[in-house]
Order: sequence, then C-alpha cells, then structure tokens
Amino acid sequence: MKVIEAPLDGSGLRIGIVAGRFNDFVSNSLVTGACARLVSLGVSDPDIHIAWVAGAFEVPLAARAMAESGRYDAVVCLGAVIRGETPHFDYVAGEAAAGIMRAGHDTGVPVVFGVLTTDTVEQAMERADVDRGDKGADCADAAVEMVRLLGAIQSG
Ligand code: INI
Repeated sequence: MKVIEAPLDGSGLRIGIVAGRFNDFVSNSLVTGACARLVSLGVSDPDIHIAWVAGAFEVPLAARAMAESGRYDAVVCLGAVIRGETPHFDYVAGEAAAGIMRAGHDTGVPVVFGVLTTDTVEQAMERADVDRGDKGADCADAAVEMVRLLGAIQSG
C-alpha cells in the first residue's frame, strides 16, 4: 500500500483568488485568512492575484477564466451567501457551488469552494473570522494540497 503524499508546500505556485463583494465584511476576512495562509505555506505575495466580482453568482465565471488562462496553479473562490437576506438564496448558492465545481472539473485546475452558505450573518462571520473558523485559511490549504496531489498522481 502507498499513500500518495501531497505536502502543503506552496513555493513556486501561482494562486488566483475570486471574491464576491456582496457581504464584503465576510469576504474581506476570508481573503485575509486565505492570503496569510498561502504566504505561510510559501506562496510569494506577488504570485497571489485577487479578482473581486459583484457576488457569489459571478464567482464561477471569473474562476473559470482564471483556470483557463493557464496562469494559475489553483483558484480559490470566496464569498458569502446568507439565507436571511435573500429569497433567492438557493439559486445563488446552488449555482455558485455547481459553477465552481464545473470550473475545476472542466479545466483540470483545482478550484476550491470557499463560498459560505449560512442562515445568519453571525454564522458567516464566525466561519470567516481569522481567529475563529478561518475558512479562508482552510481553502488555502485545500488549494495547495490539490495542486501537490494532482502533481503526484500525474508523475506516479
Ligand atoms: N450574492 C452573494 O454573494 N451573497 C448573497 O447573500 C446574495 N444575496 O443575498 O442575494 C448575493 N446576491 C447577488 C448575486 O450574487 C449577484 O451578484 C447578482 O444577482 C448579480 O448577478
């Protein structure tokens, strides 16, 4: 038996981040946590590019464009869809999740899902806060791990 190693080593990687401005008080925390973790994993700051879009609904298209560009090893998608604030929560959240997954599957580039879907603002803040849930950092870990895992699988 062999476990395929996927070290959390971000050195030399170029990472795209797509973030939704809607509920930007949440997205800002997610972006802060993701960038801090990427740098601590060895990604150099100039190799992290952030694209802001209007909201979660727009995230998949920008993520796909980044993935297709060939300029990024992985794309981290961040945002917050909060049920209390919208009757079309299910459409926005569902389309964002499906589109983000498709962007990754269609391009072969890891595209990580960090769009929070919560019932309340408090839940979203708790998950995004760098001193509590730090979901942005989790997504940074997932992105680097997936790049290294796919590389290890491909190289045998
Ligand atoms: N976008 C979000 O990212 N989060 C939300 O909670 C949200 N709500 O509440 O509607 C939201 N809507 C905007 C949507 O993502 C698009 O930007 C907009 O519909 C324009 O296409």
